[in-house]
Amino acid sequence: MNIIVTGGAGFIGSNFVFHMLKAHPDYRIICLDKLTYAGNLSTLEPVMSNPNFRFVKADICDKEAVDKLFEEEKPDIVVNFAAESHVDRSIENPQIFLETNIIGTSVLMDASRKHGVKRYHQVSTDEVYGDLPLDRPDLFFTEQTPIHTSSPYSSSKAGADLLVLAYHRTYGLPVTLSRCSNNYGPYHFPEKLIPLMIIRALHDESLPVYGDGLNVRDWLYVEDHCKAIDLIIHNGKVGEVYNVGGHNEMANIDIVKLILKELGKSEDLITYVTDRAGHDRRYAIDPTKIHNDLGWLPETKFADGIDKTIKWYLENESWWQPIISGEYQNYYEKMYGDK
Ligand code: NAD
Ligand code: TDX
Repeated sequence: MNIIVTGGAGFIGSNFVFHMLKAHPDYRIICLDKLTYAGNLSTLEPVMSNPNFRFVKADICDKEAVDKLFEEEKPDIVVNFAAESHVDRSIENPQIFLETNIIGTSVLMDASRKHGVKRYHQVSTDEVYGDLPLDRPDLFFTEQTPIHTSSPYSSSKAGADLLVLAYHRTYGLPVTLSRCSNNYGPYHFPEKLIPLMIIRALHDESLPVYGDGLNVRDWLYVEDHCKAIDLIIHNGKVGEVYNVGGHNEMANIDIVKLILKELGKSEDLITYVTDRAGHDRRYAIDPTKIHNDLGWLPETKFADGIDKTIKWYLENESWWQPIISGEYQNYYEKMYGDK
């Protein structure tokens, strides 16, 4: 089985590459990644010499490069993680989100049609459903919840989702789509809440909490997300959407306080700052469908997952320090520039 994994040098994509090489040692995994600021090739260093792994630096919007790779590798499955993923950046500069998240998805699906890919899987997000009110804890996002987006990021992901379903209906492309809640774990880029707070707390820097800090996110350990995608690409029904989440809702401020407690730091570091524009109040996934149809359940409890994550950041300063300093962006040129 040949699987092209796009965005495999990012947070979830790299965890997925590691998971697949371990869970399916007979599969060939080809990672296609543009190595934007969020892609870090040093993350993939442990598998670079694995004969079942290949890394290709390319943009998913680059039709020629994508076509060439599909021609060479004749993939059975494509899993698209590649995206601009940070809501705050989408508010500053929406354009690149439309290009990568929507156009890039169409380029990958055109190549998938042309080369007879057996399964195209789109990795999407619960943010396409908009948000839920804090005073209605009985409400959850199901696969039937209408698309109703708030940010340029979530709108671009929703646009891609609609295109994916349209390619299935119009062209019969064998697609599946997953919409997951907030992930956390190793290799999470330190612009996102959990790694940002861990690293800033370690440096005794102020912790910027948006608005009143009461916004709720539904956190899932990244490995559980990877296992869900593995199940969907093998056993999921073509044309279907699967919500992925573990009923683990937490207010931002409680996460920040928990991190401070675990690190033995003072809550005086917390600084309330201006709220994110259009800030979604609450996300909460109903994962009944993936549980009933595919038998998926999250395996890592939040208390264990957050402990493992904090420990990982404490032990892997060599991974995040170059990101903080910006050095990692020269890594590809230095290591692979003439290869
Ligand atoms: P990330 O920002 O950590 O990684 C994105 C990766 O995509 C990087 O390696 C980057 O170099 C690559 N990339 C970006 N633009 C590209 C392009 N034009 N061509 C090729 N590669 C490109 O993101 P992540 O948090 O790992 O998210 C992965 C996917 O999962 C995204 O599609 C995101 O929308 C979705 N998702 C993320 C979460 C979450 O909590 N992080 C939750 C649900 C869904
Ligand atoms: O400095 C901060 N202070 C703060 O209060 C940051 C970076 C975030 N926040 C808040 C905003 C959110 O309510 O924390 C919450 C989480 O923020 P992010 O880590 O930016 O994640 P979020 O906006 O929820 O989106 C994430 O989950 C869904 C991913 O980045 C998306 O790619 C995914 O689709």
